[in-house]
Amino acid sequence: MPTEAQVREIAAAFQIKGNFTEIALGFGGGHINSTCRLEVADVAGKKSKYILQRINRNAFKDPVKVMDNVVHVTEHLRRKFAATGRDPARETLTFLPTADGLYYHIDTEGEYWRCYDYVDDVYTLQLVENPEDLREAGRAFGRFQRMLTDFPAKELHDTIPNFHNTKLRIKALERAIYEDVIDRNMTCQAEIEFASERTPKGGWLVDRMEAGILPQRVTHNDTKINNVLFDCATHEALCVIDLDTVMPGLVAYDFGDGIRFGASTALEDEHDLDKVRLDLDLYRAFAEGFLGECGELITEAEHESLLYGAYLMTYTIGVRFLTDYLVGDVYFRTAYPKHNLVRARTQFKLVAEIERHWNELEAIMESLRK
Ligand code: ADP
Ligand code: GN1
Ligand code: MG
Repeated sequence: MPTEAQVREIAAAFQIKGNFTEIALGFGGGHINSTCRLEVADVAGKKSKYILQRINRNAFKDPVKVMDNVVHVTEHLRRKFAATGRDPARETLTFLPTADGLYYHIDTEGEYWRCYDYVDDVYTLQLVENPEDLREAGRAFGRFQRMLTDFPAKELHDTIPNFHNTKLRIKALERAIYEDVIDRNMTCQAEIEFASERTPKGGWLVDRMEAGILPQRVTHNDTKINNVLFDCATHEALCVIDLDTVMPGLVAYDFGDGIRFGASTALEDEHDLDKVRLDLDLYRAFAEGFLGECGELITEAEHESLLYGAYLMTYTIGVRFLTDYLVGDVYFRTAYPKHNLVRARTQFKLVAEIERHWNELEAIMESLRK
């Protein structure tokens, strides 16, 4: 975490002036970037709030390309929202330029920072209890998909190549098992076995993408419900945030990750696996919200791929957590030594849940086919 003095210096690069009335370090609960919230009062006492974020360079090797994607996508969304009578200042992120006109600042340690307006009177959810909230989140991500359908995916940089390529994620896991650099294999035999038994299924999406059966679109690729801001007044999903992973991808990724996180009855790092279930009402709610916004623009093959998206995104992220556990927790932020293993376990429990409910989930998807 940066110090308050560093934060003030970095904020100055984004031309933020005035008295700092709040510096909240360690804001937000993401696993990758470091987020701070700032509040500044001008001479007249008028307060403004900002988010200042350090981009994790282990995950994002080229932060300039990340910001190029993010700025282009938010500009596009801003135009679209304005044209349809919506409020771009609240419904998409507004990034601040530095004095040099760049949307990032490099600090003395070579770290990249960006700054954007904090959207006021919003809340985020870590766990969904009410299907209406997940339906709203589904709408927000489905709308995101629809608003970007005319954005040329080829213009986006592939900031994390093969991000959701399950086959390559399995290969990385196999390497980690083989190398066993910190002797953790013996502590997770059951999880290794669970993942290994399912490797033949790993190609379902990526093979169809490579064969041209599933088209690449502009996708968000990190559609956790905590990446949606909800409006305090209306309880509607207002704004999709955390745009770092916006890249060309499959619609099944966004659908799938939304289900993985949102339709679970427990947190991603719940210890008690009895509490981790896939809630079919939540699944349906997300699917209804998502397809209500973008169902008409996707193909039959894409519709068929969505349930596989839920299955494989959950499996793939479980594989990534397990891999990170085996290599010594170098990627995801962890709070204790087995944190990644605990996360892998919840994901694998959800994978088993999806397998158990497969026919019911197929029926839900069938009922939503246009
Ligand atoms: P991370 O990479 O840590 O997931 P996010 O961009 O998702 O970072 O931000 C973390 C949290 O900060 C969000 O879940 C949300 O609660 C809050 N947040 C981020 N951006 C804004 C914003 N512009 N307005 C209000 N809250 C925000
Ligand atoms: C990371 O940064 P955050 O917490 O929104 C990760 C996602 C995972 C997610 C699991 C760049 O997202 O891919 O699905 O954790 N982001 C990156 O919760 O790897
Ligand atoms: Mg986030």
